Amino acid sequence: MKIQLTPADALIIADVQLDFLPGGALGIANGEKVIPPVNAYIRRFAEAGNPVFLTRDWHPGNHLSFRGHGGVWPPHCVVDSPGAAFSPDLVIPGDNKYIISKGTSREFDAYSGFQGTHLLQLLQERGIRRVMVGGLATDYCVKNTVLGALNLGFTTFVLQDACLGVELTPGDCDRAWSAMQAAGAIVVTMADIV
Ligand code: VGL
Ligand code: ZN
Repeated sequence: MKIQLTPADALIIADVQLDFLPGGALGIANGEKVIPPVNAYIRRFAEAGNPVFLTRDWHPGNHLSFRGHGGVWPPHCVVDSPGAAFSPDLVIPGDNKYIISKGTSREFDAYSGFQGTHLLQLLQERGIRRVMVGGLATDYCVKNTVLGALNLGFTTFVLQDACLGVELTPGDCDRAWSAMQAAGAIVVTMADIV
């Protein structure tokens, strides 16, 4: 496939935060391996003048997704905590980039970057019609952001070489890839972007 970037394209990178990387509260095995490809996509979009959206999980300390507060996860990505920070290896563009915080109120969780955020409005204001999505985790934030984008009418590409998942249950990532494709997402790699 050959994809020529146009001004209607945006990059969405999910949750490249220390708590989702090895050593973090919810560390994804080999999670650090997504950082070089993610950086390559960021550079590609930034050089073309396309906007880059970086989501982050940004929870209060008593968030409902945490064990002891009704949820299944260890506490992670607590507002302003070290684990909530983006990886220092992530190269964030100086401009034309937007940080999207999600899961910010105790009573709601958000695996999709669109849930409870201004992401849709920001994309619409910039005339974006196609989104390319990568980051962490394939089976949570990436999947739900992709399904959300498709639902909202965006042509949606998933970056196969720039995603990794939690795999809480074996097969979760395979099922996530199938669900995204069944919903209409197009799986691509860097080689497809000309
Ligand atoms: C996520 C697990 C817990 C995600 C958020 O956004 O991928 N995963 N909280
Ligand atoms: Zn979370």
